[in-house]
Amino acid sequence: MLVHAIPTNATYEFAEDVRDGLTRPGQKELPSKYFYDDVGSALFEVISRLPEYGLTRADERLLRRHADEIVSRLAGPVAVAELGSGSGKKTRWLLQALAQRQRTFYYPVELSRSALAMCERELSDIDSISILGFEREYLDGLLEVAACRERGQHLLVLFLGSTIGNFDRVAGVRFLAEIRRILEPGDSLLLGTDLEKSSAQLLQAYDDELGVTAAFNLNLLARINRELGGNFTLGQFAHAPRVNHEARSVEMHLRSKCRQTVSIAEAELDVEFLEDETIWTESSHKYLAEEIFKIGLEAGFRCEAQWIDQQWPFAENLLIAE
Ligand code: AVJ
Repeated sequence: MLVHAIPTNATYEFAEDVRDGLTRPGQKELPSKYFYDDVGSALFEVISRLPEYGLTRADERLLRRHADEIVSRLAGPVAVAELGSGSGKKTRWLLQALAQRQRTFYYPVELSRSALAMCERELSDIDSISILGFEREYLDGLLEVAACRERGQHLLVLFLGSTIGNFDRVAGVRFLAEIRRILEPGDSLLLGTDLEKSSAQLLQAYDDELGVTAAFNLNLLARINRELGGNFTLGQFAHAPRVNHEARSVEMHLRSKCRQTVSIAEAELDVEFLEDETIWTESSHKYLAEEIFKIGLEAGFRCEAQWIDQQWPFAENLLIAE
């Protein structure tokens, strides 16, 4: 696989975002995209195998069961772009089904180089496939993929795993509309969305007994220590997930166990925390199956088909650009 890498001022951006988020008046915040360094990506792989966290397995089940049908609903020839490919494991079924009918170009777009490498190891044995990875932000990567499409070729964009849930509902529609703007009519978007479930089930999924999700959350502070010269004492923060009924989301926070001051050298920052004050690190919005049709329409797509997992409420939605 070839990888188009970005010339990075990544450390600088990380420092800026940390500075912005931790100096915000009121609720302190850190962007969830920074979870996924090498340690965080590996921890997420473990989360996806925990019995309490059925989301990834539901996504994989749907893709495995319905790959042929999904592919049969696409007008060919198709090139595939995946936003946030992760390990690429669940994409195998789709790519195999597509590669049976045509030589297939697969363009994973990922910020993490190690995830891109994992994805190539996982998928390069499929016959009739060419993989070209883009180490980019989602929309930047998609723009480049769209620029190298051939005449008459449709794009299939994969946005799986309910990553859309990290946006609030308004920003989620806006993001889909931006994808739509890069696409041509007849191109498609396969969107994975986690569906609403009980608070008890959500809290178990985001606060597993082994403490892997807690480690995943705390790794954000560890990463700030490693990359930005921070001096967070991890033991003085606790993983604190909560359900936000109004937003229909699960939020993850890191709660300061005591009053303390933390310094982050590269961000030229000293931050004070009150006892029980939290840093909001992630939101995971949950959807109603019918809601996706409406969201799709608002963003310029019609919903061609939807598949729902019976074991763990999760929907795979095939949206076609109008
Ligand atoms: C990868 C964003 C879908 O929100 O459920 C897992 C990340 N956070 N456990 C999610 C996550 C805590 C996950 N997504």
